[in-house]
Amino acid sequence: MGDILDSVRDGDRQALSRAISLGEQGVVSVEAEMAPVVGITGPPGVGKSTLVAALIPLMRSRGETVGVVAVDPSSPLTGGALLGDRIRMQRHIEDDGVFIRSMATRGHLGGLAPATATALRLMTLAGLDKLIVETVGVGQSEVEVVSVADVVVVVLGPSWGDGVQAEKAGVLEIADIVVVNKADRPGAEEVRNALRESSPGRHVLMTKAITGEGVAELLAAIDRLAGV
Ligand SMILES: Nc1nc2c(ncn2[C@@H]2O[C@H](COP(=O)(O)OP(=O)(O)OP(=O)(O)O)[C@@H](O)[C@H]2O)c(=O)[nH]1
Ligand SMILES: [Mg+2]
Repeated sequence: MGDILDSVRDGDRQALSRAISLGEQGVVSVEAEMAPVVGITGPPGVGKSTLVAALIPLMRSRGETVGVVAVDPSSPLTGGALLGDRIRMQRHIEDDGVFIRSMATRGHLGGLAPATATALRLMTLAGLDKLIVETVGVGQSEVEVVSVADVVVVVLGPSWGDGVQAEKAGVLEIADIVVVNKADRPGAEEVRNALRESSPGRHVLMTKAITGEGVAELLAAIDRLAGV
């Protein structure tokens, strides 16, 4: 076990992958510290992965390396969402400074939240500077996963139904920042106004993840909250 952790520490990405799988099987745990973690959650299809793909180059351009855990509710092999994420994040695959790992919501011996925390510690051990966890905010286990994050970003789309769903799932409660993505679509401003009305102190930003508009402002807000 010590060997594989040494390899992880030496920057061996295959060892990192293997160690994360061992973590999922509950046979490895690490006590290492955790680099700063941004949690990105929200209802299906609101643009979370697109937003992550837009945040990565901004972090890379500051010289930071980035680790991403994408928690996928569908089957690890047949999941359409996973395939979509791969395509969206593809342009970072050649970059050694970016490590992306998908995890299925099922199949972790000790539970999803501990397996995710282990993956994040292993990524930290591997020298990745900034960590991102993407999870679909639909239930308790997802809320738990995102609770490891230093800053929680809840993403909504331009439909208030998303907001209602997020409120029901208890995700809006843990949001440090709420993002209304797809701001290019009708309805986005209404969602923002509804969010501000229901909780006046709430930090609400608008983004167009596909064009990158608003993403630098989001990163600045994340940095302020993370105290970095
Ligand atoms: N019009 C518009 N479409 C967007 C925007 N951001 C993302 N999309 C599109 O929305 C769809 C879903 O994007 P994803 O990034 O996969 O959304 P997600 O929240 O990660 O989805 P899941 O992980 O499956 O829950 C894709 O077709 C994106 O191209 C945006 O700002 N405007
Ligand atoms: Mg996604």
